[in-house]
Amino acid sequence: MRMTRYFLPVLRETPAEAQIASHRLMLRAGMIQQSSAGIYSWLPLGLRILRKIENIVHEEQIAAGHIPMLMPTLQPASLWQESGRYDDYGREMLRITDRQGRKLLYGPTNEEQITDIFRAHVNSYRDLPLTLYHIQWKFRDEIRPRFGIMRGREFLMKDGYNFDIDKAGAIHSYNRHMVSYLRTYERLGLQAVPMRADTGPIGGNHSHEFLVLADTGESEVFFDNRILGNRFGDRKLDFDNREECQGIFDEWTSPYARTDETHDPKEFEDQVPAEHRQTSRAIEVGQIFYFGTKYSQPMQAMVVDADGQRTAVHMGSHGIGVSRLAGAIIEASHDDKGIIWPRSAAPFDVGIVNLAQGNTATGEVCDDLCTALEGLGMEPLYDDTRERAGSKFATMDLIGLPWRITVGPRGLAVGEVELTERRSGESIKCTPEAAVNRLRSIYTGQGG
Ligand code: 5CA
Repeated sequence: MRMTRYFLPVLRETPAEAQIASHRLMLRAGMIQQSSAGIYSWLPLGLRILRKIENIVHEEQIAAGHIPMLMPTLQPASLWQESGRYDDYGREMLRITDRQGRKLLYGPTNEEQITDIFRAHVNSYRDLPLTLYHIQWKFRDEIRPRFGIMRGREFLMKDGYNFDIDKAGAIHSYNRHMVSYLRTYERLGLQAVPMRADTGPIGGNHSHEFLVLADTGESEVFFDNRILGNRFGDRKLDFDNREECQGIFDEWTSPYARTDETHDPKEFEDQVPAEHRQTSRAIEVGQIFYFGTKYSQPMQAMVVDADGQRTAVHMGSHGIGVSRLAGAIIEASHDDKGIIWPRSAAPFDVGIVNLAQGNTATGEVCDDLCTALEGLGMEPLYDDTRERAGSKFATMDLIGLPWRITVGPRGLAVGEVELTERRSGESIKCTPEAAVNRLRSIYTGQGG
């Protein structure tokens, strides 16, 4: 992509309204623009990041055996009246009346809607287990939207719903979600710790939140810091194997780790030696719930079991804050110059900086680099503007692409460009071909 043909409205000034790094950097890097309180447009660069995150979420859900679909943003109030939540949900729910006088709402979550779909089509235990999910915009009329997209009113969520014949089946679904979430966050370069959580207005009795430690987080958490040594890594796992999933669940949930709602100071002291007790602020990037027959019972989502009896299915719901993750990654990975994207979420893989726009030699090398990198399946962003070198470097550092190749007449005179890693700041001088080869070996593990 050539920058002169792109839309990248970076801001040189720090926006006064932004209190935390991710909000400031997302505005400055031209990722988002506020439309009204807690409601944002995702500009082209921001959308690329959102799509990268979404893709990883999809891949991990599908790997776990969960099935993607798409439900609408607007839901009929009647479904929520059936479950009893229409009145309970309170003023966070945006209620809408259409021209026929029918009551609708902009969905804050989809338990009722999915239960309605399920009951219309599934009648037998033979069709279970089933987990359906979607990635869709939600609306919650938060009283205090803040920190940009971190606590928005409109936000993108992955929400998944499992249907099982009994509690044991639903607990396996719960564990499977925990595993798939651990893998998702690790792929995004985040350490998200599952912590025992309150179930809130969603209800139920089995819930964990996933928290990324950050001073700017809105949650307060208490944990045994030995859990920070846990990594899922690239271990192989059979998602249908109950013991294996239970083993991962036990591994991650046996150390004490709780949010302030479930924290018990006495248990904390009893279970964790003083030197391992840690308290921190943290960002909630996901939550999983098992809630049994809370919705299936009132909404009559029944199946015939193996004994021929009609029985209400056991359910859970499982959410990942997809848009919030973009902010959480930035909170966890930035410096005073800008964002440092992990490769998995980067909007482009490599920035190419032409130090002498208009110079035939540098122009040709930059074009060749773009072609070669695209040929390898990588996505370069080529700064072909007439900005000063300092300003080009500042933009590249701000938007945080993992690599930069700098092409200038002085280097080319001796056949060299400069390849710089954003995270370490380390540079090497080499031929353009060597720079491409180096990136090829990093991205594809081939050649060198
Ligand atoms: N129905 C359940 C799970 S599907 C549910 O709604 N869970 S939730 O309320 O915990 O939301 C799931 C995730 O969405 C949260 O962990 C958080 O990461 C994200 N989220 C919630 N509210 C907001 C918000 N106002 N702005 C941005 N992200 C949010």
